[in-house]
Amino acid sequence: MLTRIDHIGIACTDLETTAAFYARTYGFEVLHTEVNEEQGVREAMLRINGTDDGGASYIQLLEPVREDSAVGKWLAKNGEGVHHIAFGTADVDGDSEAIRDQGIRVLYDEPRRGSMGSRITFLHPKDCHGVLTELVTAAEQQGTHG
Ligand code: CMX
Ligand code: CO
Repeated sequence: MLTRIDHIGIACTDLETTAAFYARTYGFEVLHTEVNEEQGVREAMLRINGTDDGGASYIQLLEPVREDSAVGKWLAKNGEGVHHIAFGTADVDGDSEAIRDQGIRVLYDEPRRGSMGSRITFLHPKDCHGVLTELVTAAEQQGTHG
C-alpha cells in the first residue's frame, strides 16, 4: 500500500546552488548527499518531515553526472524543474507487481538501489498521465511488511 509522498525529485544544473536556495528560502537543510552512478545523478535529500510509519518526506535534488542519463536528457529538453514524484510503501516489490498486473510499464524487473539504502522502481510517465512516478521503500521500512 502506498502510504505517503516520499519525495519530489527536482532536476537542477547545480546541486549546491539549488540546495542553498531551499535552505535560504524555506529553511530546508540537506540531510544527505550521494552519487548514484547507476542512475547517473549526484543528489541531495532535504528532509521535510517524519511520519509515524517509519518513513519521511523529502525534496530530492538531482544533478546529472552524465549527459545521457535520465536526468541529463530531461534537463537538456526541459530545463530545471520537477522531474518525478515518489510514493512511499513498505512493500515496493508487491505494490509494483500489482501495478504491473494492471498493464502499466514498471521500468525495472527488480527494484534497484535508491537514496540512503532505499529500494526503488519507476513507472513509465506515458502510462501515468505524463508523470514519471517512483515507488520507494525506505531502508528503515524494509522487512516491515508481510
Ligand atoms: N516526466 C514526464 N515525462 C517524461 C519524463 C519525465 N521525467 N522523462 C521523459 N518523459 C517523456 C518525454 O517527454 C518523451 O515524451 P514525448 O515522446 O512525448 O516527447 C518520452 O517520455 C520519452 O522520453 P525520452 O526523452 O526519449 O527519454 P527515455 O525514453 O530515454 O527515458 C524514462 C524516459 C522515463 C524511461 C527514463 O527517464 C527513466 O528510465 N527514468 C527512470 C530513472 C530516473 O529517472 N532516474 C533518475 C532519478 C533517480 C532517483 O530518483 O533516485
Ligand atoms: Co527519486
